[in-house]
Amino acid sequence: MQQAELLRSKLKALGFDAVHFTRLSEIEPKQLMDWLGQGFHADMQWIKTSADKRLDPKLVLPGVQSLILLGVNYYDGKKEEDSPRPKIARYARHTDYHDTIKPALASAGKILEELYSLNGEDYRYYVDTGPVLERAWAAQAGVGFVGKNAMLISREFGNWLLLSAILVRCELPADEPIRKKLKTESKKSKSIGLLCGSCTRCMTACPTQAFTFEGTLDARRCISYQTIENKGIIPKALREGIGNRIFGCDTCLDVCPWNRFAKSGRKLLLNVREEGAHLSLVELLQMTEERFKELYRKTPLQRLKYPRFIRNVLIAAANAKDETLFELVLPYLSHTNNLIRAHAVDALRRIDAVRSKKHLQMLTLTENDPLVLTELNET
Ligand code: B12
Ligand code: SF4
Ligand code: SF4
Repeated sequence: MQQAELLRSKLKALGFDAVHFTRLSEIEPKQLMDWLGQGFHADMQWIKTSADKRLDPKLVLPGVQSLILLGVNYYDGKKEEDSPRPKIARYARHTDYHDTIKPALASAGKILEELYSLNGEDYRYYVDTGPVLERAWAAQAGVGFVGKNAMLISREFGNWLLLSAILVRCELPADEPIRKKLKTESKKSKSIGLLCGSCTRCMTACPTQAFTFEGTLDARRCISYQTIENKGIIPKALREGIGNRIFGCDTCLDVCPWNRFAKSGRKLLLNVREEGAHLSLVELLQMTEERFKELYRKTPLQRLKYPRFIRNVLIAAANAKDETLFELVLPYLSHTNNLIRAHAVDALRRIDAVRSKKHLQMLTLTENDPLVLTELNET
């Protein structure tokens, strides 16, 4: 077997479902720089400060010649239920994938060392958190195409690939990107939405209208950003659109017709954690900080920490408009955390405006936190 094919099969055996190679080439800077220029990165300043590295892997690993783009299929074979139950994004229903994929990347490095007589200085690997434009490189390497929902979509696995990358100082034979003759030249980016045709399902399905253009997402309006990355108050205008999503959002992924080809993954690099994934609003509102820490230990929700988790649950409770939740929300009005108190004000008001009045008036007498006062003064 040819050396590169041997490498590919060994990496697949480690648990990577998609293994593609590409050579170092120029990444068109316009897309990223425009995105940053418009402020679409919200407060994720780390993307801006590492923009030069994201555009030029030579700044990450001098002498890099090739990139290996890897995909892990995390589809569980089940269509998402259309249920009012609180929703946690699919990827977060596992132990944190950074922790389960990284050891396999370390093993991949050892395989590279053996096959190409390299040492540990000759490659660098990343899953998600590194300064690498993973979707752009994955498209270049032919893992899939970038959809109008900005996702890297695989013809084999649909929207359900988690990506990682290895930068390496050796020459690997480049896999072909997916190509298709384009109908119009007026598109903003030549390759976005390559296999979407006239479909725009993802863009119209987005509950908070986060897409400003095909493949361009304003993170400030994205539920994934708001429920995972935002450290503070959730903007009023977006709260209703968040619906029952308490961590992340899969809506623009779920509606995509390319998922019809997806099959349940091998789960060699994933650890399914369903126990906290499908709880009711009553169970979530009754969750103590100790229980939260225990239930979501080592899952992506751990990083959120309890106050932001309850913030998200309170938004979902407000959106449920279920009066029986009023008594469960009420104790959060006297919580020591200001973010929780502020969102409890909003939730009580939206669940039952009349009943909430006397409780909110009482809080006005003692409250002096500006965040909560702003919320109290809203009508
Ligand atoms: C910041 C970030 C976010 C932000 C911003 C998202 C965004 N659209 O940029 C927020 C918090 C909103 C987010 C949300 C989600 N994210 Co996120 N996120 C990232 C992160 C860390 C950086 C992305 C980035 O640089 N954005 C800047 C924009 C400009 O770049 P981009 O969209 O990635 O890629 C564009 C450019 O590369 C441009 N481009 C430039 N040159 C070229 C060249 C070619 C040939 C092509 C085709 C394109 C191209 O086209 C792309 C599309 O616009 C990446 C990991 C990484 N290191 O890349 C994960 C990543 C993109 N996220 C991921 C996931 C799973 C999600 C969520 C599904 C999570 C969830 N369920 O809630 C949502 C999906 C939202 C969506 N529709 O995009 C996966 C996506 C996997 C995949 N198959 O595409 C990644 C790759 C993490 C991983 N390692 O698997 N995310
Ligand atoms: S992840 Fe949700 S909120 Fe974000 S763009 Fe997709 S559908 Fe919209
Ligand atoms: S839903 Fe339609 S437009 Fe959106 S990414 Fe999928 S195929 Fe493309």
